[in-house]
Amino acid sequence: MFQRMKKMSVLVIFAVLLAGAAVAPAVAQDVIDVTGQSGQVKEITVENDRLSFVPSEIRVNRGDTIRLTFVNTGGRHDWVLDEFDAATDVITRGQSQTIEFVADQAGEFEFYCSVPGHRQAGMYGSFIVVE
Ligand SMILES: [Cu+2]
Repeated sequence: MFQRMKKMSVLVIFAVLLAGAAVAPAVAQDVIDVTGQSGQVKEITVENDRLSFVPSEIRVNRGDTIRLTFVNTGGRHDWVLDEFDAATDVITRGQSQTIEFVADQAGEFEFYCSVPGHRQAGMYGSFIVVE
């Protein structure tokens, strides 16, 4: 009886561990965080994976000069961040464009593709400026 209880509790612990692993956040490959980098100019490259951006989250420090290159891997897209007047042209597959702007306000903003329908289809991400 006691042995069986012990076995049961081991199983329960395993189940809890497995459940924990399942809800743990995915590996953060989809995030570029340059807040720990020295220097004021931060170079960031964003690509598209069909109708989404990689990375979909960019973290910078307030005051950073952002030199952002958008690489189009297919389709017609741009990269737009309204609050900073930052935008590439609409470019096509194989093209890239680099823009530069200063992250001069803190907060969380949304960048997106302005080609009709694309933002609604998931072509957006977070641009987070840390004070
Ligand atoms: Cu697009």
